[in-house]
Amino acid sequence: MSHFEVRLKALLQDHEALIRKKNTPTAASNGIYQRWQNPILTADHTPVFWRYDLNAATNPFLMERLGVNATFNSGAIYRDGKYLLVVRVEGHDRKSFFAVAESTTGVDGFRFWDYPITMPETEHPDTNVYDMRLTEHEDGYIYGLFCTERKDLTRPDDTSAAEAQCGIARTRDFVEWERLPDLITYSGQQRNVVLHPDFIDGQYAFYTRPQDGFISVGTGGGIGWGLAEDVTRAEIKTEVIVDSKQYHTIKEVKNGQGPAPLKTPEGWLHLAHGVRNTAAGLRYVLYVFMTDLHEPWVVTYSPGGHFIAPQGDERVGDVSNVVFSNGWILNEHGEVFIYYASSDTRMHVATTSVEQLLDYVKNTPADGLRSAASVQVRNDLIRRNLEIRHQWQ
Ligand code: M1P
Repeated sequence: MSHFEVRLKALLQDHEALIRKKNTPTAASNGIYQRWQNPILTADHTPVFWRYDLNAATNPFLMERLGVNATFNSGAIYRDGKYLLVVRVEGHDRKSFFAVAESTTGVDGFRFWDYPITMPETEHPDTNVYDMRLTEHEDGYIYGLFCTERKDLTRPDDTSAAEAQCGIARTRDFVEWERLPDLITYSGQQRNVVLHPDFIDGQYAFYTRPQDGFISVGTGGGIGWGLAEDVTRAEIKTEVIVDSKQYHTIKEVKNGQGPAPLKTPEGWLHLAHGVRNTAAGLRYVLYVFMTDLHEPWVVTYSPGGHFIAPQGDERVGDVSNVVFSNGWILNEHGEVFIYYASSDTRMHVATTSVEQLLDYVKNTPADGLRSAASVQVRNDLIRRNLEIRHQWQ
């Protein structure tokens, strides 16, 4: 065998072994959810034929021609018994694009479809697209809302000045996408925009994140809510804040809605990210809250603190100390698969159930916003446990 053939065989075998690797739950669990041992998607999971020219005549050294840097921040949906992720794939050139990866178990075996998504553009081309939130809407379409990033033309001399807005596309099969005009709001920029699955007063309802700048939310911030009559030229005239950022909490600097909320008999379950600043840079964690079943813009339960924070290897990557989620799946057995990315680099899964999430939102005390309040709730727990010491000692 030639050197080319030996290398090609090894590349393909290693890739297949990675995809077939069985995942197992981690030994420990907090009872709220179960983390799984292996990342479910990494850059190495992308097909070899996406990265290498496999023709010995044109690539005698079998060089990687188009490297993939990261696979993260995936939208998720459950279709015909399959767990589909619409993954943010980032090339070595820093450009992100969307690609579908599919699994039958939801925890392992994720395999990319042969081609990434060809996302149509508007008359205003996107420089970068990322972080798609999928919504199976009451109108029968599956919508993908994502961030479209372009150069901020109001600051021509600053080559890092960017503008984020919400791109909207819809599909029925994840192959053909109809691109609709970008969402119009009267906030400077938008990221983390999510379509609510149901019509509200006959209108399309959106979770938004008004922000002044590209990174800094400035005077904006919080998870917003707004209605638009027509999704094919969506315009939100009024945004109200559903869940604000708040001093000395896990969402002190900014926050954003994760995936579309899950409908339960007791209300809508939301997964979101909260950001605070530290001497080591921004720290992104996930949190959960619930809104009213009939008025999804009204928060009914708001557990204090983080739900998932970066742990172990998750803490390090291209943008360290970050966990981010824009996809979760509820299957027919009431099982919930939380797909989260660590440090803008790779994808993981944690599993739980609607029952566990409802228990968590209803029984986790809200943030008391002061150390004294935190000690008080902890003392209450200690006292109740010591009163029944004979039962557990
Ligand atoms: O780098 C962390 C995250 O930063 C942004 O999130 P937010 O809009 O809340 O600041 C996004 O660019 C996201 O993709 C990224 O994971």
